[in-house]
Amino acid sequence: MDFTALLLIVHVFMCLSAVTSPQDSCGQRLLVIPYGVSRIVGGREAPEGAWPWQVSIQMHSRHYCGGTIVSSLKVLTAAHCFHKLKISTKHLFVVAGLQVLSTPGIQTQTRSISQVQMNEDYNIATSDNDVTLLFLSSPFHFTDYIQPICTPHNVTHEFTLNFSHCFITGWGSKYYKGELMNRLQEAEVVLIDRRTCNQFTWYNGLVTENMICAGLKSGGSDSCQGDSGGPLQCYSEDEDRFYVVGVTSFGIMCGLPRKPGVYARTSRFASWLNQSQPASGSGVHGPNTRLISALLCAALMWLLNIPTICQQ
Ligand code: 4AZ
Repeated sequence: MDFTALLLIVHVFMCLSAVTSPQDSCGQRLLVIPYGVSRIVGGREAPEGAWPWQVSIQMHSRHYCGGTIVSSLKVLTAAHCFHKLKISTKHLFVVAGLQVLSTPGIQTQTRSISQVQMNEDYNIATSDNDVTLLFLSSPFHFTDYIQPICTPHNVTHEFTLNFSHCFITGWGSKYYKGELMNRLQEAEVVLIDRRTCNQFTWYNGLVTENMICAGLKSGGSDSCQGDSGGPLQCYSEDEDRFYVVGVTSFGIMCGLPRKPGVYARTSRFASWLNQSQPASGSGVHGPNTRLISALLCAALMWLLNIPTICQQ
């Protein structure tokens, strides 16, 4: 084999890994350092760009549910947001880089949804496995205002991350049956272990292993209507990154003592999250388009004799 052919093969492999490998930069805020000093229900307005993975899922241009960017083409949200949804996904849009619902700024990017992949074990009666992945028709371009969050690899990894601060975010109401908030809100919460959360005077056994409770034991810091599908995110000081630990799922009203918010526990869905691919014909990049991009990229590198042109 001559040297040019060898070089071309090396380029194809380099490009293939560049276009198929997951985002290695995640969970980092480029505009707020390090996790903010902020100490929804009991929350406050989030600083601009503080939660660059938070999206608003909108129906006919009205906020409907929250969501979290996990990669340029994938948004994690709650299954209950999509269960029994009567309208076609063509009326739904995902808006990223948004701070004020009524006035999207120049930083916002809006994408349509090519596919909704509900977790096949979602149980509407128990709210177990309340997670859904949205595949976007075209990728988000990451900016200071739009970034993906990190996802725990598994439950053990979640334990080793040693989270120091956890936050909930969203445009949901400040109290039960209240109106949506126009500006993105944030509130600090603590993770509450399942045994405590399942006590008789708390949720009395309703919290499964696929759920995690978060709030304050005394109440007052909670997600509420309209926050569903959005992130419970925790900061790992060791890694200096945020991880999505939960997806806002349910609770008995909002902000009550011993009735914290209940979140789908992301670490329990790690392999589902990584294995999920859009069905073919959905218009989202599949293995073939990736291979074609890699080949084009390799040819370009080879022609121009530039070793790193296609790395993103
Ligand atoms: C809701 O209806 C909702 N307090 C979300 C979270 C909580 C309650 C209700 C938790 O979207």
